[in-house]
Amino acid sequence: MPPTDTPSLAMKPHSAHWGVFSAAWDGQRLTVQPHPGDPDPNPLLQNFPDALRHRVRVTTPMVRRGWLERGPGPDATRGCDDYVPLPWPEALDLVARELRRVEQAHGIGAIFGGSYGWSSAGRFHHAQSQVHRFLNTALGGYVRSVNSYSAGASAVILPHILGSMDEVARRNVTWEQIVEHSDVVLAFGGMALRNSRVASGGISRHIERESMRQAAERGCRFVNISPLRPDLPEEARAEWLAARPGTDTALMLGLVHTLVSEGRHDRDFIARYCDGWDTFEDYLLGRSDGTPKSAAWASALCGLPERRIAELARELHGKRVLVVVAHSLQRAEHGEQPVWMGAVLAAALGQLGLPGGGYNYALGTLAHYGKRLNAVPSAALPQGTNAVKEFIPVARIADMLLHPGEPFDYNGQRRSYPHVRLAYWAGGNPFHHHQDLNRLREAFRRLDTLIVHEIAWTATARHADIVLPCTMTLEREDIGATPTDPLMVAMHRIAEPHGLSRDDYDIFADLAERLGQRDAFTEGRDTRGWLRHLYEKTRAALEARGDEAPDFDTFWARGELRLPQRPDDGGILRAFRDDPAGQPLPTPSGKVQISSPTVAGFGYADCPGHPAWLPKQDVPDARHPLFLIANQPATRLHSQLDFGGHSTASKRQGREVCRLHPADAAARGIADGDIVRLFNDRGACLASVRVTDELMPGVVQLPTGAWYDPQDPAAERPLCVHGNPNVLTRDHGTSSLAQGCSGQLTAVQAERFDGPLPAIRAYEPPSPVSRSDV
Ligand SMILES: Nc1nc2c(c(=O)[nH]1)N[C@H]1C(S)=C(S)[C@@H](COP(=O)(O)OP(=O)(O)OC[C@H]3O[C@@H](n4cnc5c(=O)[nH]c(N)nc54)[C@H](O)[C@@H]3O)O[C@H]1N2
Ligand SMILES: Nc1nc2c(c(=O)[nH]1)N[C@H]1C(S)=C(S)[C@@H](COP(=O)(O)OP(=O)(O)OC[C@H]3O[C@@H](n4cnc5c(=O)[nH]c(N)nc54)[C@H](O)[C@@H]3O)O[C@H]1N2
Ligand SMILES: [Mo]
Repeated sequence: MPPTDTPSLAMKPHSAHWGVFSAAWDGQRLTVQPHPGDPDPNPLLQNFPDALRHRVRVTTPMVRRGWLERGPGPDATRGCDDYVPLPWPEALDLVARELRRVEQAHGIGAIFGGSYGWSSAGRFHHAQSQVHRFLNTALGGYVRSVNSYSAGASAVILPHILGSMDEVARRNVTWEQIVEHSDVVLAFGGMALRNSRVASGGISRHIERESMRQAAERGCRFVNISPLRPDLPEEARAEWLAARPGTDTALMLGLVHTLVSEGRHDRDFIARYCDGWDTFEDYLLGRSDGTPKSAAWASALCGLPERRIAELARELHGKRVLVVVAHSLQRAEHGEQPVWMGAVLAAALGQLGLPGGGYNYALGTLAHYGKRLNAVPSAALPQGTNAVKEFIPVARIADMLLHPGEPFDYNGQRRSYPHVRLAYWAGGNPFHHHQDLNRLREAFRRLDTLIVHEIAWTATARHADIVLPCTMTLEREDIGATPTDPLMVAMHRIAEPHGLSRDDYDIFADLAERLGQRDAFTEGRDTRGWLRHLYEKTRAALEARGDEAPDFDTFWARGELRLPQRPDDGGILRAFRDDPAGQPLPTPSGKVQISSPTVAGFGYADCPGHPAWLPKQDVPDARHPLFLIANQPATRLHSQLDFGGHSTASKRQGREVCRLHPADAAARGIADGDIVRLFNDRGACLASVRVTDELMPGVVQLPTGAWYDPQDPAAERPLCVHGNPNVLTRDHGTSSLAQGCSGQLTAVQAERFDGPLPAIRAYEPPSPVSRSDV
């Protein structure tokens, strides 16, 4: 469909993962305004204006020179090669032919279409749904990935102990309940406002700051158990307990040990609602291993004073306590343990299922948790049927490419890695999300072909063989919606596509045509046709309820539609508390699994049958004495629009800023504003330093998301001159159970960097070589 919008100053509605807004593009300047109903708008919206027409946008289809010259196959020049622009029809012919070649030579089980990533907020142009639908309808399927980088460990452990992650994270305790009922919120990993500003699909009202303010005002105590003080905002008036990273399970064990040894645990609750307490108690009290997990024992591991641990346990007794465990805690070695132990702590306090109490895994890490659910469904693109049964846990991508055919454990199964020859990525950035990027580079070099749709020249695009330029969200129409926000947004087109970029959908439709499956993919619809079709599901559900159910054109003209929401009912935990026999939990016993015979039966030493403290491999030592915290960035979503104004304004000398404690800085002769080199045996990067006591000693914090920028792309372990922490992190599953991402923590050393500062080239697009030179 041709763009219908001429440049104008009229503000039109749109939505992004960082909120609902309106925008206008006059051909020169983009104006962005948050939704007027948003009490605490997300500053990330201000990455849009400079990003829309930035020089790093991909403007034309490009093919890697070595791939054109030598054809598909493993190639060590991926990541340091030139690119040749091709007209769209030729580029699409190449892609279609290559898909067919791989299918015929190796089968569709040699095509990886996991394509993990956050892409954009619109529900139709959601790139993963598009690529999955395309591979299913045009080829019959692909090797997929399961779970997420967000919650790889918890998505697997939670169903064994309570219920699905969605039930435990998304339909549980709300901010409304916290404002009204909670006495204590024990936040492991904090509840940083920078994080809860973001939600896939977009949120129209950011209420976290005000909710914490009101709860604190009423007398609710927030406890921030985290290496970083700003992980809870001023408004929460929190106590800050800086425990050593990675030791939360020990701290929670110390708290429960104190409760149990003083008889302050809720024995009635445990007897009525829990299964497997005795096995756990044998471990807790040291009957099974000779080590009581006392406050003194916990203190030696987590670094908090024994007395404070014991007192905290007593302060929790008899109070309406909400235990919150951030995603970050499980994005680490043995990440299953704090998730499980958080539930056990809440159970020992007898709080599960009470209003404003119990356990809400991940509350405060994203904007769609702690909210009411919509009473009607919202749009989602059907993805078709995948005939390939092989999958990988999402963060095992490099393992799969480096070790085809080799076995791996996952959730009680012994599976093997498929031999993938072609990977198709749309809407994600593995050079943002994956660990140990030097290893990932090696892994991607094993492929025959890597195809990427991108809006900009990310490092992933720079490692691809075929790069197809796609529109960014502002350049197309869509529907914005998330199941926990009542506003459904008619996302109008704000600007015309940049360069020759095309919608992912139109690219896939033309590829499907070349593979003889256009109608199967499109069902005869153009974008507008799909928006009407997807909207109808919501409209029909509204009508069935007897609510106002405007037709699509009315919705589109209004720009938004307010959806009815379900009552704030506390979800499955409340239902179970009220009626344990009638509303059992979806666990083997129907109760809370304090220990799990199922998990025990898997026989994993790195994930036993009850929550346990397990010593870790990836911890500081004499050579790498600092914990690196590689957490979410405050100034962007992941790597998206890192080149936008809000993100670049936070950098110093063009580099990402890390935080270091004054004591650690002084010991290394490092001053605020210096450039440091962070390194370990896996890699090294530069960053600017902020010296501050808002983090604990022994820790350096460098957020994710600075675009990977190798000083010498041809070197084996190049220095990233920009500050991407994933050159340092370890690529290892959380455990044999979940095989989740463990990128949050690693061990590094820091030193002042006095050499000449290398230029930042991450935002310079590769200069094209013409085909006559190839
Ligand atoms: N060390 C460490 N690593 C981590 C984490 C950590 O805490 N520490 N966190 C992890 C977590 S929780 C996550 S969720 C991941 C996030 O990892 P990703 O989701 O892969 O990161 P994004 O930067 O959001 O990548 C989205 C990509 O999609 C592109 N894009 C946007 N819109 C479109 C579109 O319409 N079409 C197409 N084709 N592309 C589009 C963007 O330009 C961007 O490159 O990172 C993980 N990695
Ligand atoms: N602005 C912004 N917001 C985001 C995102 C983003 O990229 N940018 N990403 C979104 C996504 S996809 C996700 S999944 C969520 C992720 O949500 P989280 O994973 O919870 O977010 P992080 O910022 O990585 O981690 C939160 C805090 O945990 C603390 N922490 C780290 N290790 C430990 C530990 O061992 N123990 C304790 N007690 N604390 C620890 C760190 O101080 C860190 O600041 O955030 C979402 N929100
Ligand atoms: Mo995430």
